Amino acid sequence: MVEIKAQPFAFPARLKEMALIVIDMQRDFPDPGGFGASLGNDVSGIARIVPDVKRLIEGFRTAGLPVIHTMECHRPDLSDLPPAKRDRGTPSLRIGDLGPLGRVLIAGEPGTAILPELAPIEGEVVIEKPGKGAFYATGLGDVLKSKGITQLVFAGVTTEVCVQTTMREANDRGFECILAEDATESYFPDFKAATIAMIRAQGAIVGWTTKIDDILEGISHA
Ligand code: TIU
Repeated sequence: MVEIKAQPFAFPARLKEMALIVIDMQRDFPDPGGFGASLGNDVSGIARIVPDVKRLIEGFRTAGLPVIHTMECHRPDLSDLPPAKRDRGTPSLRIGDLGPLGRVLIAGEPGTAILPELAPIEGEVVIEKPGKGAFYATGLGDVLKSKGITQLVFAGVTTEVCVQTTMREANDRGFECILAEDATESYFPDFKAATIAMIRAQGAIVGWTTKIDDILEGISHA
């Protein structure tokens, strides 16, 4: 067991059972003309974490620990898109509509792709997910079980939507979760801060939070 410096207390890492989950680092969230922008968000701040996420991914690859990527996306026929998700709010483009980056949030379209700097390499699992959480209607649970993973490090976007939803799903399934604070971003700085605070409140009610450097130091012992 290796202790990783974290909040609200040290994370008891079992490195052989640990994987990195990179949530939805797709063009649709930082790029103008993508899904995030279509919802009316200022997307300009999202891309600044790309070098940080890359550093974390490379640390896991160097340590020989699994990196799993997720993508929020839907089938071209929209059969996995509940009307309640498509019809929510008054976006400039709805999921499935043709926009500047192709059909919004549809598998295989340019906007749906993972950012090239963070692209998966051969052997890394990519989970396509129709929900905000990565466990709902995906094979993620089976993948983790087959690899003997019980502890998850989280990075990606957005902190309070897909990252937090997936952390809560994982926590309820018995995984110990730790969020890399400087490898996640939101359109709303207050929401990011609140999410970090609520995850680690009440004695790590959802999980732990820490910095990339502390995770990299911990996994260097793998
Ligand atoms: N809107 C928003 O903040 N996020 C999403 O819709 N998806 C993800 O967080 N990936």
